[in-house]
Amino acid sequence: MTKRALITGITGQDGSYLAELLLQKGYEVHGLIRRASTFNTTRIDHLYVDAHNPDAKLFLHYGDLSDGARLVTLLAGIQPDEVYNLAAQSHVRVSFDEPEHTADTTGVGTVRLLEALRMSGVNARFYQASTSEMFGATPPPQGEDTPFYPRSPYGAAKVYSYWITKNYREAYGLFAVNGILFNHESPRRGETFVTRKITRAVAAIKAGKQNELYMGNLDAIRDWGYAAEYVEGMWRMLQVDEPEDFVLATGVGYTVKDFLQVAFDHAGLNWEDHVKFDDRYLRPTEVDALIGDPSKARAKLGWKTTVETPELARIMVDADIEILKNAGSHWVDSVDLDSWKN
Ligand code: NAP
Ligand code: F7E
Repeated sequence: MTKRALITGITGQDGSYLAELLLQKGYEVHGLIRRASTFNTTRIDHLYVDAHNPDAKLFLHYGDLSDGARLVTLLAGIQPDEVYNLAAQSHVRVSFDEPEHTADTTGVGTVRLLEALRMSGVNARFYQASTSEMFGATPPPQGEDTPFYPRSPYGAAKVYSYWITKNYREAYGLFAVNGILFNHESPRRGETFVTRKITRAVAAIKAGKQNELYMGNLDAIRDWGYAAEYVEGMWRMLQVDEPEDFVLATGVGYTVKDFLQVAFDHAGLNWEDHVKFDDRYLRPTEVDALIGDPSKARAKLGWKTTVETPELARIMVDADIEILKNAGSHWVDSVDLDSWKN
């Protein structure tokens, strides 16, 4: 029997890698996409086969986590075996500007989807994209039992989603799990997260298209892994016998400054010649240090990372150099993006 999965957030970084993985595993994959006035499917275009083709295995459906009734009709129609809730307003800095929208999509959106599962009577396994941001001010190392202390509207909304997922598991016997994922990056990472902002800038500076890079707090410590490896962990969480929550992380922390150093060095550049401070990139409350303890996932899922942060930085720099070469006049300078996009 072909397994069927529904992915919310399929157009995002993780959604695209997860869709790729599930298609490779022989799943029929359904994705929720938001209607936009321009195409917003660039990360999954390489996977798409016209739905009229009998070989089509990937199907896209318009919908939004703010529209509960639509979620019910979609689930009833698709009848998935597994649901991966990856959709969210996922940018921490932006969540301070749009706290209500973030609560609505990143928080309440999760209960809309869980309630839609209950109302449609669909008996699917449910994955919730929880995050290390929930630990916030609690010092590392952070594991499944570490107390939460969110430091942003995004972190607070994800704490709600974490608990409502657990509550639906306990109250209704749903196979519902939280994957508590530490930062994971890739060449498909959104352009305004710090790693991609740096690697795009390195490519542009190397090509002589940019000279300065404006940044905020360079002392923050993060545990950056490679996104393509993390989606395997998500899938494994839904294949075990009992629903449990898991941390996915590399277990090693680096500062933003370390990432800058590796990325600029890789292109033969000195970061200190180019990086300038701009307080617009500071957050009203910062998360100083996130370093995960992935030992439970290693023991129970057999999951572990192989790409460490320095290698990841080099992969991303190489990819952005290539993307810039092929983009020609379509390349958008980081400097232009940053002046309004965080
Ligand atoms: P991302 O690239 O920002 O993708 C977010 C996805 O959510 C996009 O497909 C976006 O659609 C969709 N979306 C946003 N609002 C929506 C709404 N109201 N209704 C339906 N779809 C909506 O995020 P990501 O890095 O892939 O992360 C995936 C999930 O894991 C997110 O929930 C994130 O918070 C969480 N997470 C990420 C990390 C990380 O380091 N990457 C770590 C822990 C947890 P558009 O393309 O139309 O904008
Ligand atoms: O910031 C610092 C910034 O925006 C990392 C999301 O995927 O991971 C992500 O959240 C650090 C912070 O990611 C700039 O202050 C300095 O300390 O790349 P980021 P994030 O906030 O860690 C978690 C796990 C998620 O769940 C989220 O969805 O870098 N930083 N200067 C900067 N950050 C940005 N964006 N831009 C700067 O110029």
